[in-house]
Amino acid sequence: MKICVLGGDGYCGWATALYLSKRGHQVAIVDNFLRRQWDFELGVQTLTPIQPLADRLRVWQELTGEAIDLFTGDVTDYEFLSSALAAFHPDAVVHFAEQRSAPYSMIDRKHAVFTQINNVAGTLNLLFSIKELQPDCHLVKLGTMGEYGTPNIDIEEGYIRIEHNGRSDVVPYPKQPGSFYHLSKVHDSHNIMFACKIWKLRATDLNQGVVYGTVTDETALDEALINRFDYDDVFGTVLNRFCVQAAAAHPLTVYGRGGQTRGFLDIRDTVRCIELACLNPANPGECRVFNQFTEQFSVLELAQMVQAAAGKLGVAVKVDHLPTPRVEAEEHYYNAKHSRLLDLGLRPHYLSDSLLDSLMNIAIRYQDRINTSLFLPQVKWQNPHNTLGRTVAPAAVATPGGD
Ligand code: NAD
Ligand code: USQ
Repeated sequence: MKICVLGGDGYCGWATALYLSKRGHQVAIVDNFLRRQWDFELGVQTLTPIQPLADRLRVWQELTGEAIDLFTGDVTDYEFLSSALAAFHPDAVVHFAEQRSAPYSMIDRKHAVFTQINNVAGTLNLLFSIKELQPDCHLVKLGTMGEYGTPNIDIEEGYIRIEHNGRSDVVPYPKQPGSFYHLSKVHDSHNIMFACKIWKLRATDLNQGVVYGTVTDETALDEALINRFDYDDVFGTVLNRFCVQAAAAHPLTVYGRGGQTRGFLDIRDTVRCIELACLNPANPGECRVFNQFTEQFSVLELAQMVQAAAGKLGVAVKVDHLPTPRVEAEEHYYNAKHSRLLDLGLRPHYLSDSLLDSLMNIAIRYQDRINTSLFLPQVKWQNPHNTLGRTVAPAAVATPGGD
């Protein structure tokens, strides 16, 4: 297939682009390197030393003989995006190109506005581009499990049948997101659903859980292909953070009581899920939703697993309970369905099998790059005027339609 990966320089996008290329698909990447700018803005860097995208692509081609096309630009720029799609003419577009950090979206008004404009306008432009240029192209859009929040009932895959006053209907599952970032994904979902209805587009909204790990078969081929591994308090996700904290023998930063339960998946399953969605497209007019995760854990359970894994490597770490900087339930019911990707053939990698290899060993290998000042959370949900002590270049934030 011809598959265009929007956000292909990022964490999930880079691993996906290489995986799809290796599997024989013709791949193009679209990215504007905003993610690298946010590192400069926040004064942080990935644990792993990632190379410029042009170098990554050159090495990939030298090693495999496969070329990946590159379109450098901003998906909120309709002229750019539509010209890239017209030039590449994809069968499927995989859309990762959004601002994906909840804490980043909660820094202050400017970052909240930026996040929602970047994400919602980018997706809206993509819907219009597909409709205008290639209405048969399948949109594979990365949503998030966080769109649902933590309701006191089972979470279905996108839709729920309800009975009300003696009548019954299937309706979109209620959304109770917990940050301006997660809200941007809800707005995207509504726009995608509406576009499928009115223009008969085909779309798969992948409500992905928290991704962990960094190594895939493809990124392991050469040091120049290494993927990013974020562990700072703004972009680092919980399990990646705990492993780096353990490698530095720093107490693990559980927020609150640690009963916050989420769906998780290995990055090697992310890339496979994307391919499965592409190979089995939605029908015209269909907006289907898959919950993309393989296991669910509470934050405290994860901390205890990392503590045990570190212990086996001879590193003793404590588990700290910090006041949560977020507004979130610290204990709650959580049971989310996730059978649709399994039905398509996903064979999951489980955390208990991969934790030591894929995570702790990487964290230990690059431990001389760890900056322990990035471990404690600084962005507080209830403070709409957060200032990050380490912010070095606020002007680096692009604000399309903002300030
Ligand atoms: P990332 O920040 O590492 O990558 C996103 C990429 O998109 C970056 O390379 C960035 O430069 C690019 N980008 C952002 N805005 C752009 C724009 N306007 N124009 C062009 N390029 C732009 O994020 P990630 O962790 O790879 O996440 C990818 C997607 O998956 C996001 O939509 C995220 O919401 C979703 N997701 C991620 C996780 C996770 O745990 N990482 C979990 C669930 C869902
Ligand atoms: N947490 C801790 N300690 C930490 C960091 C986080 O206890 O040091 C807690 C948080 O309070 C939260 C949970 O761990 O309850 C998950 O936080 P996270 O930062 O790992 O994940 P989140 O903010 O939800 O966002 C990440 C990705 C986002 C994606 C989402 C999937 O950054 O792009 O959409 O995971 S989901 O959580 O399913 O919505």
